[in-house]
Amino acid sequence: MQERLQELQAEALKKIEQSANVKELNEVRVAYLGKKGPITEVLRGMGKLSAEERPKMGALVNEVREKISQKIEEKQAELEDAAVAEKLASETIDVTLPGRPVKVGTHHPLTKMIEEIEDLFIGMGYQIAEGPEVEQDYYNFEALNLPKGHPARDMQDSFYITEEILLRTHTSPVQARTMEENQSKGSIRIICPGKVYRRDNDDATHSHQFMQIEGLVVGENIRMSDLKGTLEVFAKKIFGEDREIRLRPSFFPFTEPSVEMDISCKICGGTGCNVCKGTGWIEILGAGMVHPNVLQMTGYDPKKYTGFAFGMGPERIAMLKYGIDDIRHFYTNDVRFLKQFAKHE
Ligand code: 2U9
Repeated sequence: MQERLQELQAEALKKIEQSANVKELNEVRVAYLGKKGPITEVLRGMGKLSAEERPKMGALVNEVREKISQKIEEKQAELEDAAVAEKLASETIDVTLPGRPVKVGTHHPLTKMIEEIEDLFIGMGYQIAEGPEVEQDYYNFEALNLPKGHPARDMQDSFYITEEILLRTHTSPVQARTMEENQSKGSIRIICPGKVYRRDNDDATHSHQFMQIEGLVVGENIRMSDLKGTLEVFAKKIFGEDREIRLRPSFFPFTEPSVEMDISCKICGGTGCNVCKGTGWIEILGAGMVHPNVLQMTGYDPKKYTGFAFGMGPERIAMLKYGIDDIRHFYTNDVRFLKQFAKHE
């Protein structure tokens, strides 16, 4: 029996040594130490031994099992280390290889146009104000001197959600809210950029959703000349110092008097071409002195305070500045279009 055990030990140790991987090693473990293995069989045969021999043989069996287990553990650690080393060797990376270029996005041309205009006005002491796109009829129309029944409130022109709630048709409600919220009724100098919505059919110059930037200055002694000077700075900074401006009389319910501002055509220099439709001038924005009714409704005393306001469409400004012929380019986001503005970053 002793000899048999020694044979089994030698045999097992040999097989352990020959195991090429953890799987093979496990097979050896099961074969020699498992319940159906030869060592368990030897243990079963111990019943035939004398009482004297039995403990000796028991100790020997344990010794052999211990030896085999220990060898298996050592071999397992060795195989695992080898596997890790092989994985590391096969996965080594050449850190000296040149990297793949990472594709970096650019700001959207409309975002850039808006930021350029914002920066210009921030430089003149304006603050940016924002407000809700889903707006109350009161702030979108009523407070802006567009009473019930005004044609601009037509269901055909605006996206109404309920009778009293709609998608704002301009950013003017932001100014109305700012005036109303200003408890001190002191001066205001704000610029309001944001999305607006109109029930228009989309084409090269119209969109059901577009951007607007409106400005508002309220204070004592704010005059039409302040408006003109401000708009002239804006036009020259955005379109070039060689541009001339002109103001034409116009009408908006929220301003009185109201004007529209043109800049001299950059393409023909004022002599007339197809861009300016032969006039030498291009319409840029609308503006005017805040209507006394609007001052009154937002809590300002029109005898003490005056103000000017202006509104523009940054898509139109960008189209004129960069010669873009279709407003839909801003929303279809063809990268061939967008990439052209990367150089202006
Ligand atoms: C308050 C008082 C006055 C905002 C103004 C315009 C003139 C204007 C249009 C130009 C092209 C919008 O993008 S566009 O369609 N806007 O012409 N907007 S004055 O006047 C205000 C606004 C708020 C409380």
